[in-house]
Amino acid sequence: MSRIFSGVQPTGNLHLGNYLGAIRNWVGLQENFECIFCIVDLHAITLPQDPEELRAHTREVTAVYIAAGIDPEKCIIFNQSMVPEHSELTWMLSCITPLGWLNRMTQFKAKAGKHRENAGLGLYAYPVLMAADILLYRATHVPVGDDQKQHLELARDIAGAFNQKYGVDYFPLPEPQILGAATRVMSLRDGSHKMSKSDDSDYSRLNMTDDADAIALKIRKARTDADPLPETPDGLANRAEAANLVEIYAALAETSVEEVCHKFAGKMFSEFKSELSDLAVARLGPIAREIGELKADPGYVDGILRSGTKRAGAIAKRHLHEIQDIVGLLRP
Ligand code: AQP
Repeated sequence: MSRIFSGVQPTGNLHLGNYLGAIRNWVGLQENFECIFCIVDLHAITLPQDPEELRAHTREVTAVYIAAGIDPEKCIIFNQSMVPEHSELTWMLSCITPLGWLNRMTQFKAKAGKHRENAGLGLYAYPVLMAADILLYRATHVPVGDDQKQHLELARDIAGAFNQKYGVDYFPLPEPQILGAATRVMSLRDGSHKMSKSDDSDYSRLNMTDDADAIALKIRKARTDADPLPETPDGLANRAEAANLVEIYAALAETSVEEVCHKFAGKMFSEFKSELSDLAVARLGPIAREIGELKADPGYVDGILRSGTKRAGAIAKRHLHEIQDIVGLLRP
């Protein structure tokens, strides 16, 4: 049986990349699969967070899931720290994960930067926690953006190492699902960096809470080049910023990059940006409005998390007992 697991960190500034690379794709999957969607607050604290903001962002990510179309009746929505089995499994998996595997992780290198020696153990162990999140539910598929591919491969390696060490076939090897026309949305200001919550420039991203004016302004200011749109995607080679806007359009319109090139061939970016802006406002505007309504009703949002925690916790507890038995840990 297929089981989907994925999550987003409550680190603020949820953006179009999080939506097109991950959340939007979950909406279609919930119709046909058992889905578990988490707000991964334990991941968020691998870097410093203000406690009050962390609580607010956890509720905001929950609101974004619901406003984007995730149905809490069909799916489980919960936050990671409410299910303590995530941390317990992380420890067991840490004990079988070679340091050499973690040393290869590019996200740690990027986030630790030059101050590697001062980076926290949690930031280094982040991919093991992510593996535990997925494996705790014995998930088979993980819909994520392209930037999470390396962590997913590590989760598969850890699952395989566990099965081999204990001579079992307990964990499925989780498959990444990298879906849609915009699997890595780039910054609107610099096509060599992905759109990111932690980018200092607010003009680099479309936030999920942006209103129509903010969306229009950011798209108008988005960096492009002086050439017109090409007839085919080949004409976007070495034009990172131009390619990014075309991919965003294709993803929002639920069509292909080929189709977008065909539609706008020969047009200048000023004209294209105005069409992109209308499309983005039409798609994101209703979501932003619903996020606002949900944020005004924290009791409802907390109720969703509480009920999701009960359902996720029941699965997690059952699996953790099975894992403890495999590993040889006595239970009370
Ligand atoms: N730019 C992106 N394009 C496509 N998908 C993206 N994702 C993130 N950025 C892009 C996908 O969103 C999901 C949740 O990501 P996360 O909350 O774990 O954050 P992150 O990957 O570390 O990236 P952010 O949002 O930019 O945050 P910061 O600035 O804190 O690093 C994942 O499925 C991810 O692939």
